[in-house]
Amino acid sequence: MKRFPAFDPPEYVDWKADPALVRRFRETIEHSPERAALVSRLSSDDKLGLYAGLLRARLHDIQLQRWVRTGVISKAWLGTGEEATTVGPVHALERGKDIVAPMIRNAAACCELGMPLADMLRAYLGSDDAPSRGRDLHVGSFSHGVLQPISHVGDMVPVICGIALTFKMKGERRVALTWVGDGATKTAAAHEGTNFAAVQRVPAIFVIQNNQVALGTRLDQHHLAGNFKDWPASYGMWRAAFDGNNVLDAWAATRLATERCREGEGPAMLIAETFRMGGHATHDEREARETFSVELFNTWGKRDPIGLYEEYLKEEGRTAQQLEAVEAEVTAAVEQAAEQAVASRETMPAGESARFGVYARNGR
Ligand SMILES: Cc1ncc(C[n+]2csc(CCOP(=O)(O)OP(=O)(O)O)c2C)c(N)n1
Ligand SMILES: [Mg+2]
Repeated sequence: MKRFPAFDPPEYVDWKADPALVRRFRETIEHSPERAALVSRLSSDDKLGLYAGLLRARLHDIQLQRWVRTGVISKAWLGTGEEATTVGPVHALERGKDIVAPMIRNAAACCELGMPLADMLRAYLGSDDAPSRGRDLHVGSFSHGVLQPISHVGDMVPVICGIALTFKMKGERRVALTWVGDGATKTAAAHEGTNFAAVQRVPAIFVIQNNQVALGTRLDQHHLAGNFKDWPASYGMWRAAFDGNNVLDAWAATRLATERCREGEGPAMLIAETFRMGGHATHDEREARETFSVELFNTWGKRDPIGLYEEYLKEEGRTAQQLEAVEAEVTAAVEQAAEQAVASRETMPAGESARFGVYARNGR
């Protein structure tokens, strides 16, 4: 993909594929016969759809960075380097049926489930036609099956657990999924919700998104409890791990978990290892660079989820022109969405409207 020296992490700017890592990308999937079988049934369009999803996530974030740099907004929360951990799982779900609760790092869940990109961008601008009508930049769309994140990390776990419980009680073959950051695993809400899901055997999937950091606190400063892979067993929950920078592995692991959930076999915890290739948000990029070593950024920088997947697709026979055509389409869509969203600033919400829509009418 086109790289953006002004916005990309420096490790991505002159990104070159490391053959050993490309090989490992493929081996990761082939290592598991179950996952390999699922991936072998993906059509060429499905695979390009995952590619488009990764690009949409990255270009959405680059658009936000452009707005920060030009003073349109003051800051933005990005998912750079972690796109596969969001896009893979979402594509494994059934649109219009399953429910997800993204955290701020998983905004791409919205567009991948069909929410217009312009609405996602409007949320940042706080315009009157933004999803929450200017109240909150956390973005979701219930009609697309995406809950708006609660700012308090960990709190989506009991919410998703409750939704999954209704699926179970109604006998619906639907799945509810949320992501839980390494930091969020330390909250009481995440623990209570996870345990409840386990004992009630609800069709919920919890993706532990270990990006090695919580705001400015490194994993080793907040986590002494060993490998996250050991956690699901302590809840008695089925588990699997996936490579958080490998969109096919993420997709296949989640698809297996959804099959279990739909069969009534209870919840799943998926452990994803990845890395935040920047700050918590755009305001603390420098602090992030001081939090981790140059070597660590270099190591993860070589594992750009988009670069590696492009190499895989080329090995599969997709031509550079085919990939460029997908990229051109996604680029045009993001640019158009940004123009539409900026035009919405003509209609900012009236101050007094902050009082409205707080309580449901008639107590409902
Ligand atoms: C309960 C709670 N405590 C603190 C915060 C402030 N806060 C926002 S994001 C964040 C870091 C969360 O880290 P993690 O769960 O690892 O997610 P990441 O940002 O790395 O994706 C913190 C501490 C919050 N939103 N909610
Ligand atoms: Mg984290």
